[in-house]
Amino acid sequence: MSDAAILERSQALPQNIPQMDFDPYDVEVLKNPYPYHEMMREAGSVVWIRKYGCWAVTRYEEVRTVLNDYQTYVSSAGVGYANFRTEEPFRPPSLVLEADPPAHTRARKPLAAAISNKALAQHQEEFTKQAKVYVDRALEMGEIDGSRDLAVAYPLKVFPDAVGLAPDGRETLLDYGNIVFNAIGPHKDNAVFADATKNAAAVTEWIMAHCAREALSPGGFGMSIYEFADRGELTEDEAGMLVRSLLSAGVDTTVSGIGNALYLFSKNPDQWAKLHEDPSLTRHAFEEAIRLESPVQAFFRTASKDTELSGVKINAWDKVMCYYASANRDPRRWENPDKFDITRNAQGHLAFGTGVHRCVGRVVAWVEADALLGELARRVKAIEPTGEPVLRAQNAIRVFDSIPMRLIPA
Ligand code: OVM
Repeated sequence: MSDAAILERSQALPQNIPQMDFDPYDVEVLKNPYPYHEMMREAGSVVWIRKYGCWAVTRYEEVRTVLNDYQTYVSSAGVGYANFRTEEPFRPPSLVLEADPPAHTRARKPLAAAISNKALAQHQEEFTKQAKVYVDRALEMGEIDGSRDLAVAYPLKVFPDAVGLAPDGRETLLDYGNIVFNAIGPHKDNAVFADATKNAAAVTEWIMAHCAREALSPGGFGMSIYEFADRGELTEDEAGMLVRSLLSAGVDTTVSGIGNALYLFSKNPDQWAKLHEDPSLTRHAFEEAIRLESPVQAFFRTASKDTELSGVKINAWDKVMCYYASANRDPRRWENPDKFDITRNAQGHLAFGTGVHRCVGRVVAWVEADALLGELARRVKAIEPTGEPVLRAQNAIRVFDSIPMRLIPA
């Protein structure tokens, strides 16, 4: 939509529909989003974002409703602000993320198989061993950057290893993730997106080369996707595209989840004391951490037809921004929603989404978090902040570039 068309549409909306004037992709908003989430939640069940001419849902119930109705709210027109109906997609669409059933169902199967419990069990020992290596190193250092030394270093070692990638050039995975997730936001006049995509051509070339069969070692998640091609259930190109999905979705998300958990613990020493006392709470604590500081803050859906959502008329091909992070702090659903409480039941949080697209890789995230945070829980008595954490301005993911801390050994 042109700016003029957006203005006209905004002016024609019924008076009772809340219209938001702030820019959800302003750097100040990205760095301090929660007051804006609250403002939208309290303004109404569905709000209109004037700057972009799209809808936003921020309450738990509406976010669930949209995500669970994949026929009305499709993913195939893109899960970012860009509308694939009217704009060339930024990259060839993902066969899973940017697809609807039945194509989505078919593409998801090999991914789910590649990272099944049985497949993961074969890597479990290595995930555990590497957690010891990284925690040993961190304890030796004493003062660390929780982001650089743990939240980035550990996933960037164990995940590509499990996929079957060679050790060289792995920082490119971070560059690619940053491109893909920033592309969820607007592309026009957006400095964050422009900055992330400066080297997009070289980064994309590296990624696609590493999705090829030749780049993958036997026994990894990547090669098990190619086994579907061997059986004729996928073409060679489709297999490569699904490996691309692993590399797109599998790094930044876990880097963020683990880092956000460390951030929360550094700010809530009483909660770390609880976890240290009972490390069996690790999984529970991780779920609570990603409820409160959700790695993916928002994805979009696109209305496939004229419809109505909580009394608001949505037009065919309107974009709907679904705020997982806000649903996860909706006081209509959660008691004391802004409090980090590792003993609360965080089940039902929407950090992994819900419905047919619910994160297929969440088991990998859990194994990583269990291994690393579990090892820390046993061996670290206290986490003390030694400086102010630095948040990255990112269009989809909440992630810290730096979390200075001191680890006190048990
Ligand atoms: C994909 C993909 C990319 C980014 C995120 C994601 C959270 C999936 O390429 O399939 O899921």
